[in-house]
Amino acid sequence: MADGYSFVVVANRLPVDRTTDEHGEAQWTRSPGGLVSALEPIVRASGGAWVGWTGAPDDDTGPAAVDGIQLQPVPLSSEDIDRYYEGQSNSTIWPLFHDLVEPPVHKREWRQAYEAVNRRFAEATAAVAAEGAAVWVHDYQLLLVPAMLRALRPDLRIGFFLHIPFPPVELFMQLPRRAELLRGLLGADLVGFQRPLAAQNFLQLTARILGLSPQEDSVVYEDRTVVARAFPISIDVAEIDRIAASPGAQREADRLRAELGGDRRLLLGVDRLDYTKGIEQRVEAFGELLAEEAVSNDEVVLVQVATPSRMRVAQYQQLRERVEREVGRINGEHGAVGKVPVHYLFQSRSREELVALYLATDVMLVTPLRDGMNLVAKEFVAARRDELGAMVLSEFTGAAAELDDAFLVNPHDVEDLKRAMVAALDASPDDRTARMRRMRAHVQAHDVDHWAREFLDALGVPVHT
Ligand code: ADQ
Repeated sequence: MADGYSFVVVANRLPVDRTTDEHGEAQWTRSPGGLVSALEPIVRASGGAWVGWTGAPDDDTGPAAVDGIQLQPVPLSSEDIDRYYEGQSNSTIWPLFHDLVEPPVHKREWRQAYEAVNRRFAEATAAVAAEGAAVWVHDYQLLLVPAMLRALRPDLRIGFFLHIPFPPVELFMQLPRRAELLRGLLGADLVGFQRPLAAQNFLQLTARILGLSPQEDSVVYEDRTVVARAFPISIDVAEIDRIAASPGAQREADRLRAELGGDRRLLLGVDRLDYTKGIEQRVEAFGELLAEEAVSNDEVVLVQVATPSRMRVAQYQQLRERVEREVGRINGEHGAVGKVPVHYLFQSRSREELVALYLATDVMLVTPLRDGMNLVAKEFVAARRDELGAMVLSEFTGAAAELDDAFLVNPHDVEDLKRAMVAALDASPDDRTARMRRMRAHVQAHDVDHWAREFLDALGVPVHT
């Protein structure tokens, strides 16, 4: 690496998981997910590098080349993980950017650690980027990196994409050291968001906090033009379609349906166990429908798959307890021997298993209180080659702006959730097919590769794959 890499992705996590084989040697396996599958071919074709954390504490693994991508690990100590990752990123910024669904916690030592870790990411990137390289920084853990990187390397072309919502002006104003965070993002040439409103919030803040004069989709800062626009992220549609088309997936879907009680209608939720996802409200609404006898345990069944997530953060442990208690209560009150209304799986599942579940489903429930995009909604649509299956979708997801043929719902309103669930269950096959067909056309035309290319095109980076 005498001259550095011409394209560098910077994200909290590397696109791989590290395991150790029987000889004690480090092995890397590609981690699943749309972002990795979208960026990997682009990074590989451009001979690029990826800067990020391995996911393990105090891991001093050095750089490694895996599948044509240069990995540049940024080590994090246990204290960094406590303060930068679980603290400032996931207990301050995450809840505040999701409209205070839970109260954010503010701690000075978390902010200091966040700044120090962001600086290490910037330095690691500056060390590997070639002269004039394009760098694409991702997400809320690294808000300060663009400005830090620009200070080190003014020659670089810097893009930033925020995967989560960007809060309204009044909420952002609550953040300690808000001006610094804003200046952090303004270090980029292009700042991408999931929704146009988020870009507008950001631009308004540059006027309010820094006294700048934003234009329609840009602002001049330190003699540079910074563009802020929406680039709604998507999924690897071809991959989901390939899995859905396999005989194994359909067989598994049939098996699941038979196991759950052949003639019961299946409602499904698939989320990380996170308080932004509206799992509690969803389960509560389902419980009320049973209690009011709008539906019965013989007719319907809810499967909720919840991936364990951030389990060292107290708010997540408490959420887990509340959900488990509510599921237990509903099953106790409305279940029968060998037949319960809610199947709750606190587990991660393979993509193949998720697709089989999507195929078995009558009504998909995607009801976050707030969500930047929500990829589960798009995966469900991409899986339904049969053009059947209805979806209840929260208005507060980025996905709702694109998938407005779903049964849209205000997830804060349990009555509205109940109404939408019943409407989706009662919809005629023709209605469901017409809605699904339109949603599929949209998702097929806007996959994750399309997203990455649009962003890089706006950044002025040629994409070769
Ligand atoms: P997340 O908050 O993680 O992403 P989401 O967009 O739904 O939310 O993506 C979750 C991914 O994890 C999906 O691909 C899904 O299939 C998978 N997943 C969920 N539950 C699972 C389970 N039990 N087992 C296995 N896999 C599971 C953040 C933002 C979102 C934004 C994305 C991408 O919060 O708003 O859409 O980044 O930008």
